[in-house]
Amino acid sequence: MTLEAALRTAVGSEHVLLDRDLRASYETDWTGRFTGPSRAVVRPAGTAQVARVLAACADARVAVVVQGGRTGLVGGSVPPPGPPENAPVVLLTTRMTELTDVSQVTRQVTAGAGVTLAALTGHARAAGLDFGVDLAARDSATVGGMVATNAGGIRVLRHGSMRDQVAGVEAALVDGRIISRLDGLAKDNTGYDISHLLAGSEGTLAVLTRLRLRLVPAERERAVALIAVRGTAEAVELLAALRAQLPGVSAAELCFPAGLALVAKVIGARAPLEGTGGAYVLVEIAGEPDPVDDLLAALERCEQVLDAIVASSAADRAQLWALRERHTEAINSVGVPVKLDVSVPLARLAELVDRLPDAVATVEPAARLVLFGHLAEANLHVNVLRADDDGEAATVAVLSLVSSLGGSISSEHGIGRAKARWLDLSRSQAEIEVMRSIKAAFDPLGLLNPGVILPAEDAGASVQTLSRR
Ligand code: 2HG
Ligand code: ZN
Repeated sequence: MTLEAALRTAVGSEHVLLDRDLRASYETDWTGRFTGPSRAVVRPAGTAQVARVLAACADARVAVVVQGGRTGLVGGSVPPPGPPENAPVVLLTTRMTELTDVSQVTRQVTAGAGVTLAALTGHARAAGLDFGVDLAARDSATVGGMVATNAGGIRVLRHGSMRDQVAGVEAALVDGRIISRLDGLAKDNTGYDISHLLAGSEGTLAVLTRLRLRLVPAERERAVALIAVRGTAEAVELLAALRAQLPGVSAAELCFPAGLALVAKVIGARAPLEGTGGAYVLVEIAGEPDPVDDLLAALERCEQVLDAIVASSAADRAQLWALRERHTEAINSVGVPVKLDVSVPLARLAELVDRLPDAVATVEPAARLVLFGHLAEANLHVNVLRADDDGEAATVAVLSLVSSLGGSISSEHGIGRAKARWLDLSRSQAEIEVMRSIKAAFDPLGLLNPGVILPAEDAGASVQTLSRR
């Protein structure tokens, strides 16, 4: 039997897309930067079908790329470029949209891998609870992809990353076996934690099909402010001052004049607080009763505040959030950026922001930098526009600066294909060897998302000159 016939038997003919036009939209990621050919696109309906798809691909020795909402930003969910004869099968999780009733006792729910973040959050809120992770791509990002990439977002300082929400997973292994730990036991110390290992494994070890997720108490009242400060150092000081006064800081985001101006243009509005600051902090405070008076009083006491807008209604809050959340879309409206998603110790964030323009200009004089990010985690999104075609020089300049400051070359989006060659800037050789052994134990033939996270063994020669860990 051909692979195509085996796939049809596994999921039904109408869910095996072979036509070139039908496959096309699954071969390029949201940024438009990562693209490659697929052999077929398959849409399994549940764990058993995923297992059958994987077994068929393993029999045929054909690679599999797992895809959710395609919003991962590091090229991990689309095929690599290459000749069509080596093209992988793309496995879509989007038909796995089951959501169980929320358990009020355990505060957990089971979600299919293809459930969008917005659907999960709506389901949790309808049950009087909430989900702890939130991010701008909420309408497209799927919980399977978010667990697979250990997504972060805007509430990490309050509830942690996606891995922290995982109580258990169901997953299909490459040979068709199934691992299922959806009991959501509060205590379970029976050896290696496979669920948490699969979180952040970016589709390289197994295919996540169902997730047992923790929910958090709903926070009914919120206050949001956009605050102008002199620069990044003052933004960091302001966050410390606000956290010392307000127990409910639930988000703290960082933006700069260039990014805000770009977003304002896309929205068709004037940039707020224009000309007042060298950096802007968007804070959200959750609490009951309405924390807006506490926020106003705290801002009065903070010497770093140059000016501030405090939202007074839900519509105002949404407008302030849009200024931060629409950065990604605004940047893409002027070109395809090279995206680098990095973090450094908080004490070195200001130094990173100060040194980045020169570091990039030295190798890419025409490049335009747009910076923003998550302040509390010192997670900076470095977007480089107008870089040369593959963006390699800018990537090396940024990642080596980050590494020299003791940071991580991927703090939120994952390594994907975009940063696999530079993994050893953030991981020691011993760690990479252990990672390769884990990969071999799950996927001995190297069929799951090849080239994602772990570089091909012979790659890396072009960056030998960088200082490694
Ligand atoms: C965000 O924080 C996302 O909005 C996207 O992580 C970051 O577009 C980016 O560089
Ligand atoms: Zn982010």
